[in-house]
Amino acid sequence: MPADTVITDIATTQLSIPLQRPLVTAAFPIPAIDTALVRVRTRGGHEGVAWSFAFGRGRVASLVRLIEDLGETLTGSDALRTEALWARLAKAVGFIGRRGMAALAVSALDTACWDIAGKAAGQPVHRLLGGCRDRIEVYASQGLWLDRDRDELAAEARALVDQGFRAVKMRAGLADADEDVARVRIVREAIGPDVKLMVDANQAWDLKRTLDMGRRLAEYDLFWLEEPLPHTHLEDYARATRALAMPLCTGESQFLKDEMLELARHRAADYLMPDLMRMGGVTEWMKVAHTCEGFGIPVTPHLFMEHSAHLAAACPNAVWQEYQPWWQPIMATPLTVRDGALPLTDRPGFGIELNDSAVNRYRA
Ligand code: SMN
Ligand code: MG
Repeated sequence: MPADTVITDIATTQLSIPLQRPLVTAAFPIPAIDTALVRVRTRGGHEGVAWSFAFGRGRVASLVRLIEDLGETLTGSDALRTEALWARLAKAVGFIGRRGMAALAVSALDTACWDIAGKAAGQPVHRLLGGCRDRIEVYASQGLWLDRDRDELAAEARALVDQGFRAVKMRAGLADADEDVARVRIVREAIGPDVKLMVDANQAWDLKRTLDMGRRLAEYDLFWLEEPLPHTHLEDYARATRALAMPLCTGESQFLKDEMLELARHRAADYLMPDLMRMGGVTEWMKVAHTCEGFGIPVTPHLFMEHSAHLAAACPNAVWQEYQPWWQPIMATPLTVRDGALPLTDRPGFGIELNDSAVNRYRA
């Protein structure tokens, strides 16, 4: 076993990164990004950095404790044996269930090990995983929340285009369907015909409303309509996908590869959106993305651009990284969007360098 990649210790830190304004979706309001930051260290001095998050300090406190507990099972092992470690972690959480909090904890540990793999090889993770491209197009997801009034919506949409974004995502799912339609029209008019527009209803609708809205929104040329239905209603997703010309996207709420692949098997949507944390980290995310390629289904990463952009850049069937700067306040070098895309770093691992004083400032 190469001694320098043996895991010696795992440090976790609970953070609460404040937002300028709470985020409002059809699912719930979000006041802060409560995060469990994980640093896995090796004998050779490599440090793997990753995180998981949950909305609520109490929940993140439990997540931190679970990561520490599971982390103990990894010390003394080779961080590069990601498959073996994933299997061991999956076994350790078998009794409490592999989904939910357990997947979030496994994800942070697995992703940190991939960071170590890149650092030990002196290569960025996107190249280790196959490297199809060195930039990935992003869509702006940090605005256009449900609490914006019509004027704010238009101004915010224009500001995102002025910042260089070539695609934006807005939220829908209000009780009043007419208002949802009016807001989509406002954003489309504000951004013009050439900027791509995604609409996320955060599971607010039933099948009838989805079909109705799909038809009413057709004239606004949506790139995709996201999570219109409850995420467990696979048959309804499949029916809506067959019935509507507009592409549908779902998958951020699914856990692990078996749930994601059920979506693929049902042809539940035109785009699938695996979430790094809910997939249980890089190891399982890549399996999902490659299997979707086999199904002829494009994938688009949910959140976590600091890590997921590397994975998307390595998958031939990946499109559009979600730009969501929640963790940028703890970065030493923030990511910059160029011509509507994130350039991938040449730095080893995920190329993430933390700003230690910012990390200390947001300690919860
Ligand atoms: C979303 C996810 C998590 C928190 C807020 C909003 C949204 C997205 O569904 O796709 O970004
Ligand atoms: Mg979404």
